[in-house]
Amino acid sequence: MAEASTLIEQAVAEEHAPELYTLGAVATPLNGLGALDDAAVARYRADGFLAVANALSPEEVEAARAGLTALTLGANPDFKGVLFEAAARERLSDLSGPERELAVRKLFSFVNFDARLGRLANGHALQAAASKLMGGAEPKLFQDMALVKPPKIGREKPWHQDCAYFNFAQGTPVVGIWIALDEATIENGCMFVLPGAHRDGPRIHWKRRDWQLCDREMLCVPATAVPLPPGGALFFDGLLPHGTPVNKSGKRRRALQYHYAPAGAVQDAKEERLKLFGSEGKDVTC
Ligand SMILES: O=C(O)CCC(=O)C(=O)O
Repeated sequence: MAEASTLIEQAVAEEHAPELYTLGAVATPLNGLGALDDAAVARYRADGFLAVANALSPEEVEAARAGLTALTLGANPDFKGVLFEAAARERLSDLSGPERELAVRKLFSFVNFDARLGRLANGHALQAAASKLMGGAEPKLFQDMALVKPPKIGREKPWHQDCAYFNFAQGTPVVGIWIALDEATIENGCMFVLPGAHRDGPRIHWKRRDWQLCDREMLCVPATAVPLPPGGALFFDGLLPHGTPVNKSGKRRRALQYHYAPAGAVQDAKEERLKLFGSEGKDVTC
């Protein structure tokens, strides 16, 4: 058994219908953050997302991976934000370092505990890009996570809009930056998005496998897959419906996810959020 202080996802992941991630198209990424010109910003406004290969250098990818490994294996004893997969509960205490890493579901709130991960979250060209996408506002980080889909047991993140989890007033531009640290493929659980659907605004969410859109709404709907090489980034609007399927493949899929809102924006609109996204979402976390 694991130590009492170890965080483990409560329930083993439920199966999902493969038709929830119906391939309609595959996104073509821009090459490098320098390619984020006015035309790219216009595309972001229209589609609600922008995929960029080579947003991070290979050295930055390596440093970020090393940061996650260090935090997972306890290099900083003050850091408590590692959540393990429920499927690994019984064997956790017997796992060696590398095996333990392959049992992680996510890490959260780590930017102040590892300088390598902190550097990517603030003062990097990624934030200049986020600022452009916010119409020039200064982006302030309000959430940081690493989503880790281990081989074979990596769970689905059902379809949702990120703003369903946040209490910003409607109209606050929220930009997510999702960064692949391994090659993210359709097989190991890359992002799927619904291009342009952010413009339809908030949708009702339900507490089912997660805080999510109704499966019936998403079954057999052609979606766009966003496979990315390591160091590739997906910028996406807080209202863009997105999700990731299970990872049944033999390859892990690590990703960082940083969320930004304009500096000064506050999360004080919980009642509005519950009205627009659904009253079941009182206490939900990404
Ligand atoms: O990386 C993933 O699997 C899903 C991430 C995501 O959509 C989220 O945490 O909101």
